[in-house]
Amino acid sequence: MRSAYPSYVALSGGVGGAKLALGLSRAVSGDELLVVANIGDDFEHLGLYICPDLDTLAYTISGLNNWQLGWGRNDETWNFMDTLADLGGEAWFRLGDRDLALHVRRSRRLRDGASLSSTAKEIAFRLGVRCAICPCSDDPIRTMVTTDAGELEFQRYFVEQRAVPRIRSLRYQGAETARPSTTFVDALSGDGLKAVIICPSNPLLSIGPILAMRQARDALQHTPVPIIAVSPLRSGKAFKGPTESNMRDLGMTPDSLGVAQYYGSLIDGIVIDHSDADLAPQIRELGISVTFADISMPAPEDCERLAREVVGIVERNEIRKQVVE
Ligand code: FO1
Repeated sequence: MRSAYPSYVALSGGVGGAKLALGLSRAVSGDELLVVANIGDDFEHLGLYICPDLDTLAYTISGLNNWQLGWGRNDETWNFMDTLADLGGEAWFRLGDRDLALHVRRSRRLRDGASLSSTAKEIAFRLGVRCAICPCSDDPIRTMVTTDAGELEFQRYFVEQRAVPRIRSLRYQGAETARPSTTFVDALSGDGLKAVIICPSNPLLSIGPILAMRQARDALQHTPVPIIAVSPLRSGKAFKGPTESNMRDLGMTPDSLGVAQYYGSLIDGIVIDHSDADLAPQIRELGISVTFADISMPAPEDCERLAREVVGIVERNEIRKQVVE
């Protein structure tokens, strides 16, 4: 009989991570996969509770996503936003007409006392997502970005300022006291778990908030299965978003070696692009196994191809769990 717990736990942010999560949802059966979403990007806007990464994951895995933008829905219209702009309202953060319904629904359920986990589960089910998705916590975490232009809330930095200001430091507000969601921690100690995959998301902005919860980090460190990261960088460049400039701003090497150094002993292995093979010896010196793949995911078929490679690495036992002293 199959275990009630997932075989794969994937930690993910939005766009890039969601692509691998889509691939994983195709590579393994629905009940084998739990995708744990970053919530550091969440914020209240226009009276609504917006969870960009949870939503990008749900739209991408259900096939309802806008593949060009990377966020939001396909077949979207913008009447609400255009009308709001005509009325002099805030239009810097764009909510499409169809997308708007999701935020209204979630905000209502949260106001009625539902948890973020249960609303995420309901929404994923209604959208036809064929695996489990949960927030990393039901407590709020807010990524705050200190830039040359002062401290900014995440979406002000990322969307309004187009991630242009130079970053001086990051703060994951609330992470000190936030507890990881029950679904997340239970899955890490559950029967039948085979691996934890860190999706190719921005380590600092998307995975950092999850790892900043002490209980989540402890649970990950004690999980008996390998933790495998997929690098979000190829030849020192991100496919989308400010990963390499963020890493550079914070004094890190903006390449797959820098990603491996950031995760350090938390990970047992990393999948990097073939073109970064020259970085492998230095990564291996950190005690981290290296596997090569084509990590680009321009289309859904590529997401599935990469996910199958990652699952193959796990099934063939190619990456062993490091023994933590
Ligand atoms: N990203 C943008 O660059 N501009 C937007 O106007 C925007 C709106 C938006 C609305 C809903 C949603 O779920 C996501 C949205 N995003 C938008 C994406 C989002 O801000 C970022 O991609 C993530 O927070 C980073 O993972």
